[in-house]
Amino acid sequence: MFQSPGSFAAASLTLGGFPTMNGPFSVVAADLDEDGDQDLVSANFNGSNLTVFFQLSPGSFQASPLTLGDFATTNFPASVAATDLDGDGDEDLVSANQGGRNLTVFLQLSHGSFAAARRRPSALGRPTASDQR
Ligand SMILES: [Ca+2]
Ligand SMILES: [Ca+2]
Ligand SMILES: [Ca+2]
Repeated sequence: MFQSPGSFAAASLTLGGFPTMNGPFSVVAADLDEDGDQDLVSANFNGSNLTVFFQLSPGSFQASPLTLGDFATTNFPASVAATDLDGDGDEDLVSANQGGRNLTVFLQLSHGSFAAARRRPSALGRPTASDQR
């Protein structure tokens, strides 16, 4: 399956499709579940959600991906980033929502389980007194 650098497999792998992913605009690769392989997250603009594909074995991704967000939280997301925001060792997700004019933070609670941050997304970028620690 793996070939020399600069050489790609002849057969491409297709993930998602409508209606799972509607209008994917951007994708990020990160080892979300910390099992050593890279997983994929797409920001689906038209669908107003994110799709997470965990890699099961090299080149094989789970058939039923995880969906995060909806029109109310991730409104027309144009991009997504993965980084350990809260410093607890696992990767968290942030989407930039063009429709909502805001960011949505998904903190990873346990491997493969995410929760939208309790703070209202509209409050991001506007620090409150409790942030000044
Ligand atoms: Ca992984
Ligand atoms: Ca994996
Ligand atoms: Ca984290």
